Amino acid sequence: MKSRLVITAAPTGPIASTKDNPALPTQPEEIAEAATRAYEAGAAVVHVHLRDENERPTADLRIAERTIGLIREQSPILIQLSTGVGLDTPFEDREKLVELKPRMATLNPCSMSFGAGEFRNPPAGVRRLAARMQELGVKAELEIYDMGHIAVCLSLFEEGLLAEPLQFSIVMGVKGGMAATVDNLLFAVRQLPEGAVWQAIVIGRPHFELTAVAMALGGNARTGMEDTLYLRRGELAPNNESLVARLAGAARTLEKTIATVQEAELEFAIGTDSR
Ligand code: KMH
Ligand code: ZN
Repeated sequence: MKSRLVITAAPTGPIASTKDNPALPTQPEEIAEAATRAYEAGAAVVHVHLRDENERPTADLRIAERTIGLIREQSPILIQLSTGVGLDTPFEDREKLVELKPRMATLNPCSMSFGAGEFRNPPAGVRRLAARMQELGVKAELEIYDMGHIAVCLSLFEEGLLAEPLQFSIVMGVKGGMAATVDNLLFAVRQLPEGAVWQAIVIGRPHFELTAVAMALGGNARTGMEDTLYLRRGELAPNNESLVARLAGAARTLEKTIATVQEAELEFAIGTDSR
């Protein structure tokens, strides 16, 4: 069983607003501050969604550049840009974000219903984005919301569009994708190819308990206000670092060591780079 794990912080997703939790970071300075505090609490990777001045999800390259610049000024945390962005952002705008050459970015392999909305990831666009990410040396994190998404990723790999190790996020708890259950987690992990690295992304109520199961099974771990707005039942998280600290505590209880940025670079084979 793997004894070291990488913690990713996801401080801001595409759905929640400051009406849901007033501590949600939405502006570049706030997101950078959240990334720095998450790094100090044990995160080696920050998964970044951007919002405009009205808190709407955006793929605006100036906002992205500013946010990335501020994060880099403050800590060496690895930046993983979300190319999921938000449900209303056209795929063609989302894919341009990788031109900023973050160390890592998400790749969502399939279209699906997503709560009350629709998450569009057309096959031709996904191939184009995977190819461009390879060209630019941006490591893909593959977001799996259902079992069939794994086979699509394996096809992309066979076409030469993904580099090893394949890095999967098993996303559970989105309405339209698989439910957040231990059975689904185990089934998904068993479908992954030899040598793949993975983490669970557990949305909503079972966030901590199912993330702990995934850590015990040898997965990496992710937390942050994209995934849960609550530190514990009925108690809103006062900030993102408290979620990271809680997860890091659970990892230590399971006798896992928490990966540094350098160890995360090795685990994901993303090479060393000044970016
Ligand atoms: N929350 C969804 C729009 C990603 O970051 O690439 C999916 C998402 C995926 O956030
Ligand atoms: Zn995301």
